[in-house]
Amino acid sequence: MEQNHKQDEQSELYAGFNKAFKSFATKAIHVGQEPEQWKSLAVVPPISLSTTFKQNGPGNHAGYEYSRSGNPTRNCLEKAVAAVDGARYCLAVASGLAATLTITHMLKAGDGIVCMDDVYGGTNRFFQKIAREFALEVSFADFTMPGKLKAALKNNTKLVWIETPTNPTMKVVDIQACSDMIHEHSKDIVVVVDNTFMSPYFQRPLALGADVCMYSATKYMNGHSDVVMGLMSVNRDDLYDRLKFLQNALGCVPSPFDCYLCNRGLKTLHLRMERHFKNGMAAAKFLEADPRVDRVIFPGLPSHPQHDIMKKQCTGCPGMITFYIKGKLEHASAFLSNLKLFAIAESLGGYESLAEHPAIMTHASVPEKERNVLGISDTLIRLSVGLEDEADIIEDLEQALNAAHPKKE
Ligand code: P1T
Repeated sequence: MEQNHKQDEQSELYAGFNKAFKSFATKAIHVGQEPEQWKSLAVVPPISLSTTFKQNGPGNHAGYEYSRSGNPTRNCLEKAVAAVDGARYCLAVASGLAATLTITHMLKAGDGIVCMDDVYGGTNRFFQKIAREFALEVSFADFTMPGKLKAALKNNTKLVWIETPTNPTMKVVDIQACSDMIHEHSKDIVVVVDNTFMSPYFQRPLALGADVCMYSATKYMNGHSDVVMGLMSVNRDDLYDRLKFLQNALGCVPSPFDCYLCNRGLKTLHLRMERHFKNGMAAAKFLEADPRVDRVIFPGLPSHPQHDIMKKQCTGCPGMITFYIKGKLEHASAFLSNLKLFAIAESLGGYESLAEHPAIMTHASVPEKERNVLGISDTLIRLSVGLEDEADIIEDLEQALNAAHPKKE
């Protein structure tokens, strides 16, 4: 039986969205955390700092040899993430980009990658500036238009990279429809979904046909802006074996302390995401009603072009808002510089509200011509709405808008 969202069960906020995943919170709190796995019966998994593990005889060990290939604290986190992702396996790496690097290493020279046109600037930079140097063919297409994705699939395509909602223009891709089309083209293509913006609380790509679900755990998964980490969830044994090999062979592993922190953050993911949605919706509605704002892009609002797809494939909406302020760069700068509660900073998904200017900050590495095509303009502002009190968030947005565009008396 499926379970409803508790806090907002009756509220309009979740109207039309899928129901919350069954036992999500229980799994996040208990799976992989069993006290019986430790001699001490510790309820909270210990931070296992040892880089190496004693063997009873050569090759005769108790499951751990060397901390790059396996670590008890990392193992607790990986089990919990797999459970909340509805996946059989999860692997943790040192950053979101380390996950992108590790996944891409499943390919060989001459293979093709097709990537969503709007993605995190660092993902774009990795595919354009690094993957291409290693003789991988990389192309970009707008997957919100199925014809464009279809046309981009070639005989050598081995990897399709979906990000939804996209960073920063918040385009929503139909994961099931795209995965079906890609797998119809070739069963050998690995479909990856970057689920960073959603977290497994609001979206489970593997259940929608994707082969790999990856995260920058630096964002909502850890949720406290104090860990840089990446995660990869899979169901297929062959993909798990390959990625597990690469996790060890490439060596992009996270520290046990970071695994401990991320594992701790995961325990409150469901509560945080509900509050991010509530505050995000309030901020998005406020901005949409303000004449000094040209356009608000928030997938939870009916004005979003793919609002219906969002409702069809998700259980809620995160606190990410992109909007165009009226005017020019100077107005965007004035707005950002006058924020008091929101910090001007890169990153997102932490408990604190952040604001940034993608063209100058997170997406500066995307070539200007491409930024223009994507709409990453001088007046585009991205907000990561945090967990503060709703009224204070709105008040801060309003006073910063007043500073950017003084009201005429
Ligand atoms: O920063 P790192 O943990 O390596 O993750 C990279 C990454 C991957 N995917 C998405 C959707 C992301 O947003 C990011 C990182 N993004 C930012 C730092 C940012 O401010 O958008």
